[in-house]
Amino acid sequence: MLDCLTPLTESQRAIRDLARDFARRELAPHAAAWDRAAQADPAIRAKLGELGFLGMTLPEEYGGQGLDMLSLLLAIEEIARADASTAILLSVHNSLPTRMILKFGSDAQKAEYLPRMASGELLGAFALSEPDAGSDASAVATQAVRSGDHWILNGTKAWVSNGNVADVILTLARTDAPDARRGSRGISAFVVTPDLPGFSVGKKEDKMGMRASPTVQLRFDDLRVPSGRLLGAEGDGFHYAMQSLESGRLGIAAQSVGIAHAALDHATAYARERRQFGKPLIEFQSMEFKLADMATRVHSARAILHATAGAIDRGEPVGAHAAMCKLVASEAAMWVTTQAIQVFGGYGYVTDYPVERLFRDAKVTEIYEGTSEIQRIVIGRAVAAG
Ligand code: COS
Repeated sequence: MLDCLTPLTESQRAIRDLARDFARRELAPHAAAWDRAAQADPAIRAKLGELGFLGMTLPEEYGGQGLDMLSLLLAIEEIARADASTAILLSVHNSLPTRMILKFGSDAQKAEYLPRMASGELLGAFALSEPDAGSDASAVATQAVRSGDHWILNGTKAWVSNGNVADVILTLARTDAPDARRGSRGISAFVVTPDLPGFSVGKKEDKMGMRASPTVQLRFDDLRVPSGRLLGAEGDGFHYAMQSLESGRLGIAAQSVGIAHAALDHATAYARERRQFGKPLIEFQSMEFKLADMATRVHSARAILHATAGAIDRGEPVGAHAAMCKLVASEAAMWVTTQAIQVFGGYGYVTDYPVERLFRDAKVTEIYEGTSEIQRIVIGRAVAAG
């Protein structure tokens, strides 16, 4: 298969190879069964922690690997090629809660959570969306009210990946008064842990794809959050979330590239072995063109993703480029997995082969961490601003 164009450092190659090897040995053989059971092996999280995959971009002083964004994306991509459900754990944990605490947390919060998050002892999740606040993220209604040395939170969070197994949940809630709303300026970020009184896990979603990754609602009923758990400044939470979603969206783009690459690999192997009309499918030019188009989408998505990772590591603003990465890569994943099913014909439509799972897994990449329409809004605004 064509290799990626980005010249990788020795360390980046080592991370990619470690992730590829782990994914082939520990994930790929089980991905179909986990999908059927809607449950991954819980031991995988500890293995990811042992290998350093849960603190990839955290500095070494917090037990992390001190790696760059491209290393993280290479790992997510390799993991997603084998099991997209495990890749979402890796992506959310590394790009949202850990990076948010690192960037916006106090020294005490960093010391309390980051080393244990890096080792995998604590798993992170991100709770922004609500039943009535999805794309319109600043419409969150979960209310936080100060009471002595606590904040009291009431509300429901929705679509929280790993929310039922996470230990540290970066949560966005309103801290403005109901009679003096301040829009996105009235939202703050909190470090919520499931041991707090008033915390409960609600409905677990029965999803089309990514079935081995749990997605749940969370209920806060007079949830008592110590005031030291406010992240950064009161009222700045929406900005923190939007900024952090930029790296989150790169993670989803990497996951999408991994899914698309897996579909291309399976389709190519099948086209070599399947014979119709007296010759292998791959010898038909129509098949050659289809595989060429699939490979072109995989490599185009990977190219913009790697270029954007470099920009983020140089500290450059990447808002619109991160949105482009997610848009291009998720649409590539959906298109390439659809073509892969076509290559397999009827066999692609049944569960004997992995391409139908890849197709189901791909769909959500066009939805979560900002739909394709939201990515177009972010890109369109940047274009209009000149
Ligand atoms: N980084 C830092 N700040 C940002 C930002 C970013 N990438 N994007 C927006 N902001 C700031 C803006 O600068 C603005 O600041 P001021 O209040 O100081 O003016 C504030 O946030 C509000 O921005 P804006 O007016 O653009 O907000 P909108 O309500 O129009 O929403 C979109 C913007 C649609 C882009 C946002 O709501 C969004 O991303 N929605 C999708 C949410 C999502 O991805 N959900 C999935 C969650 S994970 S499953």
